Amino acid sequence: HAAEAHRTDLMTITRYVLNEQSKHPESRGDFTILLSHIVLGCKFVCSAVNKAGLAKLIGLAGETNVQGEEQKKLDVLSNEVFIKALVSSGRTCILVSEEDEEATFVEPSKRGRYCVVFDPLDGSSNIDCGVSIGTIFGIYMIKEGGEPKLEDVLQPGKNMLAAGYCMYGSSCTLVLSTGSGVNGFTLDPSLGEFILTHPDIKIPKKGKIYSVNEGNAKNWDGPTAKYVEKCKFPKDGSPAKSLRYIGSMVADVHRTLLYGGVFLYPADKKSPNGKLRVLYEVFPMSFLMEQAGGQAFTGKQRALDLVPKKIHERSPIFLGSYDDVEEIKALYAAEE
Ligand code: AHM
Ligand code: MG
Repeated sequence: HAAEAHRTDLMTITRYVLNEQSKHPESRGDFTILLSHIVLGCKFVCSAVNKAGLAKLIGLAGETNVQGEEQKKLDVLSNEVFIKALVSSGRTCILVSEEDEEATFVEPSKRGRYCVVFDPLDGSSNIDCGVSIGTIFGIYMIKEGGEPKLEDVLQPGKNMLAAGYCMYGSSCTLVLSTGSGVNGFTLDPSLGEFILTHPDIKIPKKGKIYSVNEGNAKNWDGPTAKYVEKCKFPKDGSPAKSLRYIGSMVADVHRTLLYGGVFLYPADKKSPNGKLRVLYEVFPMSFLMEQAGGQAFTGKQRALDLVPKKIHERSPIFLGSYDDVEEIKALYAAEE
């Protein structure tokens, strides 16, 4: 077969989700509509992020433009776009964003059954130097009947129906799981469509990379310190692991998913609950990891079993290749 110059049968993200939906005769197409609004938000942020370097010139995102007008910061702008897109979808009832102190309860006339938890632009310390950043989201559904309550989102991560992230990197990649595996879609800028490029992503069972902010090492707990020591000075004759740390969760997790290894943001003496937020950072990434055949652990339990008490709660997190997380679990078990 000669290679075709053009693919003529494109699996867009919408087509993919419609296919999935057709397996569930009871579904009403609401999820497809919700997702298309999330995709719109991602495309908007992608385009804004790509112009961020030109901010001073054209006036964007936290800069004062040439006319001397203050512009909205990119993370604030991204949040507004997502909130408006999600509300106007008519399919949501509660929204939790990293940017907003309080949850947003959608007014009754625009209400639907889905709750969306999200970090509109994660890794914002990386914006100004052009390093990859991303959007992270998780989706729950409220119980049939009754008014939406905060308890509808204070649910363990295993109750999520779907989770994903969009990475604004050298290309724009959206990774999604609706609970039956993980798929990656890349934005084709000429079409404005996300095309399936990474079908059925599986994380390698064991990895060669660890990813952590080692600057916090002096405050780590015993198991974390022991694990990282093992990565650098293995005693079983295996080769030492490589360290990769971008400081942008979406990029660090994306690499972990594709290449294998572990990403950790552990507890330390200064932040006993770590840094990352349970609802819209830890849960979606843990959901994707498990769906790809990996694991996610908090140092105490399976991450997806955690029941958050507050919407902005934090948790330590160790996630990645099955065998590597297994080693970390053993170190914590030995500690008890
Ligand atoms: P942010 O939500 O303020 O951007 O912080 C979250 C980010 C994650 O993307 C990343 O994994 C982590 O903070 C890096 O933290 P640190 O700079 O402490 O290593
Ligand atoms: Mg964040």
